[in-house]
Amino acid sequence: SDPRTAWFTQDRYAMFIHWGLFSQAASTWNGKKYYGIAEWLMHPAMAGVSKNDYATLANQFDPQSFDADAWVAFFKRAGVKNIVITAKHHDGFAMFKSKVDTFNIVDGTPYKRDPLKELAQACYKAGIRFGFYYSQYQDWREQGSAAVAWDDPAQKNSFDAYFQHKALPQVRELLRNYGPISVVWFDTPGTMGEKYSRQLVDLVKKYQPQALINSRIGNGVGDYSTYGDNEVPRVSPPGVWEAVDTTNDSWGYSVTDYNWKSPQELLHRLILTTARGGTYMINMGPRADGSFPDIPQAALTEVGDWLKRNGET
Ligand code: JFZ
Repeated sequence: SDPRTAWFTQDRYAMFIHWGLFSQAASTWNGKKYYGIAEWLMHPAMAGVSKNDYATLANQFDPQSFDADAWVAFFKRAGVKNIVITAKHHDGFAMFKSKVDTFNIVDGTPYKRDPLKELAQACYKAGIRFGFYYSQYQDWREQGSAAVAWDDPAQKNSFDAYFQHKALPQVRELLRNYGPISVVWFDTPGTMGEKYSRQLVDLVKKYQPQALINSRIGNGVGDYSTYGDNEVPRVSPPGVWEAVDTTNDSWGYSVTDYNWKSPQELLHRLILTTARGGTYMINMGPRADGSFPDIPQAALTEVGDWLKRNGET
């Protein structure tokens, strides 16, 4: 088997973390509650928030309860070996210090700290692998990206301009400033051309040749296949693959979604996936203040305790 992917198939269990400005809104806008994936609140399919109104969330984003060591202690107890956290989701907000765009957590919020830096270091110390999610195609802030709904037809900026001036340099920052990266998790490639997928691969290979890239980079150039969402394949797919799943029906924290999976369900899905040769990545959406909601935290702790009792960690 491929030595580059050996750790991935051996470790089998990872945690996905969706955290960003959308966690602050938590599926509500102007007193109205929405049900659906909380990180899509801005989209016309949900609340349909303008770029400027959405950006005001940054003024209040101040995760004083964020504690990288406490998060890592939880990852250990849960029994996961790798984590993937949203560095920039479709809303275009960077959860890390970026010189490319001031719409980031250090330059654009009262918090002024880089939680990804703290988390990457805490993971490294504890022997947990660290990976990041980056929405390379959809960026609802950017004219000419996949932000059709918000695009101003009078402006002529192209996808290429967004990609060269924001996506590529931000991915470069993430590859250079956060230590060893396990996985670069791209998403929703849409109609993005193959040359863009290839430019991202080249960048990852240049700075972090050991990092794995998921199939959602688009155009078949990833290192492993991501299934989902919330889909456990019924047959064993060939090659290296993962199933991504979440603890309720949303990825980002939502005050309207109580459809939590029980510890038994989560464990069943983990076992089904790994029995078929896949890696299971389970998502948690922390609150905007950096704390974890109790129910999924308790459920994943129970799964981790079961794994430990059964000699799996
Ligand atoms: C994407 C995102 O749009 C979403 O917000 C979240 O980050 C999730 C993990 O990924 O949504 C998708 C992408 C692909 C599929 C489903 C939802 N799919 O292939 O079934």
